[in-house]
Amino acid sequence: MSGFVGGNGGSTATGTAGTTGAAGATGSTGGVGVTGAAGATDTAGTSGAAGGSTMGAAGRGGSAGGAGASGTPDGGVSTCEVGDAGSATGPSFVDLSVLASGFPEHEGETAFLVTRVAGDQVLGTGSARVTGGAFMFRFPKGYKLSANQEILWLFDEDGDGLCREGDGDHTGYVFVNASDSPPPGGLEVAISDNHARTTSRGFSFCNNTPFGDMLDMDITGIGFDAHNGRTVHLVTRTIANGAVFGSGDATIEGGGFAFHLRKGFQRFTYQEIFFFIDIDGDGRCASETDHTGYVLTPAFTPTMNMPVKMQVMDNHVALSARGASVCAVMNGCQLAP
Ligand SMILES: [Ca+2]
Ligand SMILES: [Ca+2]
Repeated sequence: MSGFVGGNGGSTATGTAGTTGAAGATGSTGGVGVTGAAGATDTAGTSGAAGGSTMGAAGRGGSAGGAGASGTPDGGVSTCEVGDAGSATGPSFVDLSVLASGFPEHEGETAFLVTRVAGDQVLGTGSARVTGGAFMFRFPKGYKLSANQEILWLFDEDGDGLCREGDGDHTGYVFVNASDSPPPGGLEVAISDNHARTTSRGFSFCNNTPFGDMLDMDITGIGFDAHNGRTVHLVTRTIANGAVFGSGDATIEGGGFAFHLRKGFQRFTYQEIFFFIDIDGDGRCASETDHTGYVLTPAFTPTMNMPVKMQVMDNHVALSARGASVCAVMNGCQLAP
């Protein structure tokens, strides 16, 4: 089996990278592919197992939402669209669905998918398992109107997160021509197992660098002693369109927690981290009850395939840098930038 099975043991809670897509549909239950069950063996192809975790549930996810577009914030769907400053003037996004067929060669394997504005900003990541030679994946708000866009995918045979010649890794690529009037339901793009290894501009993406510019992310919480035994729910997303690149849950022990998010961070970018301590334990974020937090990453730009390391503290921040409610995001809103 290929794919991005976590398996990082010890005290690391493992969430998933790029989970914004397929999962969102069922709201509070999260659904397949949002985050990994502790000890799971990648049945959805997207989850990391946290073997021997001493930090409690690892990446159980879903309950915190945040990983789909379908959850509703405290005030209903409409408030999803008003949180981030600039939503009135920013670019518009619609859903992007990938319909894949002709992949019998990869039956049972997991494809890691990235969509981005051509050569630039990642607007969605995710994983899907090939069943019957086919799979489907939806990127919520994953298509930017009037933009040339790319979809690339990787079957990572050796699981190192890179595409390398000689590893047996398989990739593919499609170029999505700019469209300013996609169908109401969003854009649908059919792909097949084309084994492409370069972009339309001739740039190789099987080049031993982090695939699609996505790095792992390690997040450590410290100074949470007042919350020992509580559950922390965490999401990291791109500012570009609010697509969630990683999420998970962990139990706070010894005043801290840790997440390892596979492919959870795009190089060169400032990325948002939202979290809350679920004081009343109902799995939902409420500003009056629960303790929220927020921080931006640095625009980490390593040349190697190494994780970005972030430390978060109990900062009680309730709004993002652009005025989005932490609770709205944690409850499943993909706020429009
Ligand atoms: Ca590889
Ligand atoms: Ca709560």
